[in-house]
Amino acid sequence: MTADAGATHAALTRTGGPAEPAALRRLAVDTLDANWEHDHTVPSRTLYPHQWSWDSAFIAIGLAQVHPERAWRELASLFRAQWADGRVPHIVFNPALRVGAYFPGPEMWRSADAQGTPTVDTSGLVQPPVHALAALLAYQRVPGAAGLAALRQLYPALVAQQRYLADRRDVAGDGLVCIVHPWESGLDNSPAWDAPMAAVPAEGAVMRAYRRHDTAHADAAHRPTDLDYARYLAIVAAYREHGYGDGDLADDHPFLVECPLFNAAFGSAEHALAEIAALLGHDPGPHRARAARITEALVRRLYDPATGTFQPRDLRAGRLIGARTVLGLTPLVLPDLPTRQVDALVVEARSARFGVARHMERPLPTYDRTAPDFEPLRYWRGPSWLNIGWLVRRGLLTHGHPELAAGLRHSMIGLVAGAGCHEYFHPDTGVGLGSPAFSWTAALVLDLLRE
Ligand code: 2M8
Repeated sequence: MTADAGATHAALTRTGGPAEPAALRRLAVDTLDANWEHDHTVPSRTLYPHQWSWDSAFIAIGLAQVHPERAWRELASLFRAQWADGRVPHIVFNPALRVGAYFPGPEMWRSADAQGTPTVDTSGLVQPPVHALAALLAYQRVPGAAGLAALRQLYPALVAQQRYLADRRDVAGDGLVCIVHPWESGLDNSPAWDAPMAAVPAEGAVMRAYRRHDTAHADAAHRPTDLDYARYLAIVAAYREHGYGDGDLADDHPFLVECPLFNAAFGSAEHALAEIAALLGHDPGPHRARAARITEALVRRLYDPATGTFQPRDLRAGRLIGARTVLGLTPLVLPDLPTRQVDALVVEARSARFGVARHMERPLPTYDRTAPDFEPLRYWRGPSWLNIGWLVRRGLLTHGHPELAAGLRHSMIGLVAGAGCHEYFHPDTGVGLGSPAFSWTAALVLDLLRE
């Protein structure tokens, strides 16, 4: 970091920029209102004009503070697109939008050709299952009869979502979920995926046949490359050609990875479902037992004592992936994470790589900022994102680190106060990047301001 960059971030977080809490809240509510689309919220009107799975979960947490009925509609509309096998698709396409409004659109996914799909067009992938946690928090923010009725409606769908992941996606048979595409991680071009992606056969030239939509709305230097996109499409095609079936993934699917964040969300969902079950008068015991098994598997398979953090496991190569990304910190959200791993993750979080502190000099990056290939402008390869900070903060609070959690909260609020509800932020200066009116940033800053 240059001295200037550090000073800029410190100034943003100290002065609160344009926004006293009330003004900041107003900005966040206005952003969510502007992105509301009849029964869901688009992540961004320009870059992501359809409905995205984990975005809707984060958005529901914020909506619960200001429009609780919309929070439930947000989740209900997403789960209406759930497939018969229980998968919750990562994109639900709005049929009212013109062809080409987003790439790759419905014509690439062809979900209608697969078995057990909803009437609306969707993708065939999933995203981290943060929805049960979101539903529980939405209820806790506004407890009452309406919330309880909504939880009752959602509960079977949330259970089916978990069952899909447990039964169809445990490719290695080790109790963990395997993701079949980097898009399933939510951190699309994280350096964590460089090694498994390098083994995916594709030519960058393939992209000459398509028109990317993202680079019309965002700086190409901040986005994944054409070669990344060529590989993304190759993996989609491989999965689609198997009818999005999961039975023979181990045979020849080109990308098979166990992700720490995805699996932390998977375990945290069972903890949330236990609480939801208890609220609804069901037995929470089976959810607690499943949660314990997931935490045990995560520690056994993805914790690396040599680095003191969690690393993804590349099932094709049969080894842990070495890149130290922020994914490794996210198992902190598991309340039953053993002390040894909690302590190691706190050391990792406080290290120069991630810089979490009571008084943060700079925002939490998505990748080890001391790594030679740290890229402060490129999407998930360095920039700071609010959903990740929100999860890590939640984990720090859960494990008795209120000071570090407060530092992270202050830093995140400072980012939005200084730059607005951007999609992501420069990890040195706090300058806003990507979409300027991004829904989960708005929703999660509302949640942070609640306290
Ligand atoms: C980004 O991913 C989509 C593909 O799913 C894209 O780049 O077009 C990611 O940031 C992902 O985590 C997010 O859910 C999505 C919509 O905000 O955008």
